[in-house]
Amino acid sequence: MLSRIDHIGIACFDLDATVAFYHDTYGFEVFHSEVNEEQGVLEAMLRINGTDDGGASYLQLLQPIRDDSPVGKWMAKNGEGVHHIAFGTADVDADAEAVRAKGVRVLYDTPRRGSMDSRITFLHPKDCHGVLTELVTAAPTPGGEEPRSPESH
Ligand code: MC0
Repeated sequence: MLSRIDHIGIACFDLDATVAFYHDTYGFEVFHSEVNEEQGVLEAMLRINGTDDGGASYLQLLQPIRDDSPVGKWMAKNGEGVHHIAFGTADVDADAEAVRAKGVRVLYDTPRRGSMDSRITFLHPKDCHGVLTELVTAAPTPGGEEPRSPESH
């Protein structure tokens, strides 16, 4: 069951400058930062709020590390801005299959590694009214980070 908004992915040219904007304007702090080589991004997760299923909602700031990465290609056409939305679920495998059965293209056969050791997959934006949509199951306790509560059914 998709139970919350896990994050909104925002593409930016300069991660440090964008982090500074969100901090100076709204007071948001970086909860976690990493490079995801497979996805071709340098990212910062800004934790906005906890949620009643034990998870949390984040802004995910994304700077491409390669021009031919999904974010790099998208920015070449669109510049900075909202790149995708992500729904949190306790079972990304089951929810991806349920969505696939409804005729929506799921981009990965098996979920891949996402931020903070989450498991993620994406739905094709052309099947989602123009919105690149991610499904994510958080890791129970991401390595080296403040515990991120496991989601429950
Ligand atoms: C592409 N399109 C989008 C879009 N990206 N529409 C809305 N939102 C987006 N973000 C549209 C293009 O404008 C184009 O439409 C059509 O989709 C095909 O795009 P393309 O530029 O030709 O590129 P493709 O087909 O090679 O790839 C598009 C696709 C790709 C969505 C399959 O970007 C992809 O695999 N995305 C999933 C992975 C991803 O985005 N990773 C970055 C976040 P027109 O009308 O011009 O034909 S990584 C992340 O978020 C991780 C770290 C995490 O959360 O933990």
